[in-house]
Amino acid sequence: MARGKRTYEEQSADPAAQQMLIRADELGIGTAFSRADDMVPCNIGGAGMCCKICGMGPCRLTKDGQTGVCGATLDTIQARNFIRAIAAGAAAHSDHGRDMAFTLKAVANGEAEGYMIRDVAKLRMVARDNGIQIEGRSPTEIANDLADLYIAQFGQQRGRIIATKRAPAKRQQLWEERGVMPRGVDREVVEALHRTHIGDDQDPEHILVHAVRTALSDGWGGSLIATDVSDILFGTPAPILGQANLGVLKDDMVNVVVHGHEPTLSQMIVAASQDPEIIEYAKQAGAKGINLSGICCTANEILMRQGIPAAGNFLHQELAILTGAVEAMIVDVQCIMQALVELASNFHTQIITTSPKVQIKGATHIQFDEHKALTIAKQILKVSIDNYKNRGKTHIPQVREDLIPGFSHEYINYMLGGSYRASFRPLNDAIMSGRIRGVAAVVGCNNPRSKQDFLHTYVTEQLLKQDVLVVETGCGAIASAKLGLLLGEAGLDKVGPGLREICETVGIPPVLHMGSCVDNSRILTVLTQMVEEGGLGDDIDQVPAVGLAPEWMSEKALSIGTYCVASGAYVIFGGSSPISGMPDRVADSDIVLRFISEGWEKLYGGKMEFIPDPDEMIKMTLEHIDKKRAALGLPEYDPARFGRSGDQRMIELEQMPVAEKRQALYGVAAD
Ligand code: SF4
Ligand code: MSK
Repeated sequence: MARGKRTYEEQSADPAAQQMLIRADELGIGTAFSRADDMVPCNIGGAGMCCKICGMGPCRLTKDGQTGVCGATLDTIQARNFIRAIAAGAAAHSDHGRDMAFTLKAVANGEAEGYMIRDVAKLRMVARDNGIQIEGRSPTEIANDLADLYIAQFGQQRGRIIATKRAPAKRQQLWEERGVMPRGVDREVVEALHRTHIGDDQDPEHILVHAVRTALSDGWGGSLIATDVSDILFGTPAPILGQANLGVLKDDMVNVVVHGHEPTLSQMIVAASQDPEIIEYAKQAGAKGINLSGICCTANEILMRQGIPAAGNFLHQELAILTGAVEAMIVDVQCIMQALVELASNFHTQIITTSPKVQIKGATHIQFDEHKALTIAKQILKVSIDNYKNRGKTHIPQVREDLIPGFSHEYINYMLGGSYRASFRPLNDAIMSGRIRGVAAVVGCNNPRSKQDFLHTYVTEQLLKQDVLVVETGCGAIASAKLGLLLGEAGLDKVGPGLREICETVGIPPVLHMGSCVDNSRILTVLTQMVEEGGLGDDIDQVPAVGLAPEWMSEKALSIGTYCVASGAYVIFGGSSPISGMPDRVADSDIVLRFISEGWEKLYGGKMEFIPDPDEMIKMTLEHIDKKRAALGLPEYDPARFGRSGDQRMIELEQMPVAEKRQALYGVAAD
């Protein structure tokens, strides 16, 4: 198959990926990279100018003033396309959250084989915050009530989703005033679909009001529930040593790759892979044991809790199979390419689907059921081990990096103040003094239409030089991991002087890996805690912070971006805008683009923009951070004031003659 137009270096910034792309060409096998080169994107649909909501269409609007058969204008069509994508993204995250809540219920009732409540402290804290009585009650009693409360949030018809109460008080009031307080997750998603059926909501701005409410039901609903329950069942993440990239695959072991999103199955596969019976079974098959690794957000879930290595991010799913060393790729939901099955047919790799919601023709389906999870996990591993004998020649790129993931908001709180003084005060102080200029969340997917990992890592590196503390989730976090930015001191030579002082003092990497896609809810919690700590305003929109999704591709990313905007953040997407409209249209008449930027800024203090150029992204980020600093009355950012303390300063002092050192330390030259 032809490789298309780009060179390997243009397709990916990752040397391991480049090696595998060469291998794919040698074997004549196509990948998402080559398919992206071969498939010219539709410039009408891509810009949100195509409507196929009813059978009178599809209507493609290519001229200013043109309407669809029903009279729908370009703005209405763009708004409808946008909210439908947000509804799909919110549905994906929230269905994940719902399944987690059902698993919690099954655990509480003693019906979930192999699971237990690992983090009783978090269970008690979350239950107490939700008004559930905890005194004198067992963990399972509390978990039962919490599971019922969380399950109810999905089908709730009136009132408000309970987790919205965790937002800053001022923000909650704003949502009430603007009429966007989410009532129930399913209700908002259903209403988004209803409103966009032929002949319903036709006012683009009115449609986008509900887009906000739908996205909020994800960020402060489904995603937050998913994160809470994952922590309760599998443990709240804390720093742990891990590795990332295809070099984590092993030639002499049975390689099992878990891919997708929900931690319920992957956590059980981790447990089953450590079972002596399974290890012995692998040895009998001639392997040294089982080598488990992850792709996408499933990778993040088991990486940050057990240190299980990440074989890669979204665009690595095909490349892992191309190594010829993967006995089985076990997938559940979201971000799984249909191409895996066809690709795997060139090797011995088995693609095993496990979710009742996801099947792929040609894949082996072993359905997961949380009631007998351990039994199913062992069955899947035995199928994988049985396949080891079929392995042919392998090509594993010897490229891997160490990293330290696991920065949950609870751990960030703890690391800043210790057990007895856990607090965000040091972080707020560092921002207020200007040592940390601001905070950026660099999150989201890979997209084969841009050079894999390049935008993520370029933006991250440039912001670090500008003393911006970076937090990451999802495939963006794995991109930084592969570049070695998530490894404590190893990355500190690349950061600005003030940020370096803070990283050295607190003992953290300059980029904090906070988890998977649903764990963007952790970032909302951090921002809320920063507000509550004081000194950075009384709402999230006043914090010098920006969210970036440089290589986004999924509808979930649009939902995340929208709930972050509604929470007060400036959100920048890279790549192309799904609602860019006509290229020659007068900018002022682009109602939807203007509304999600200027309009949303007036309503929520946050705004959304699509900026393809990475240098422009960085410029806009820094301008926004500085604007927020000025509004808070904080000193202007000045890197020259810092860098004279921390480890570097200790080294300088050590090398000074005694007299000079006394002068530097105490202001006196001699006794
Ligand atoms: Fe065309 Fe209107 Fe039908 Fe959309 S809803 S396909 S614009 S007729
Ligand atoms: S997996 S949604 S490619 S981050 Fe969460 Fe990665 Fe994006 Fe999927």
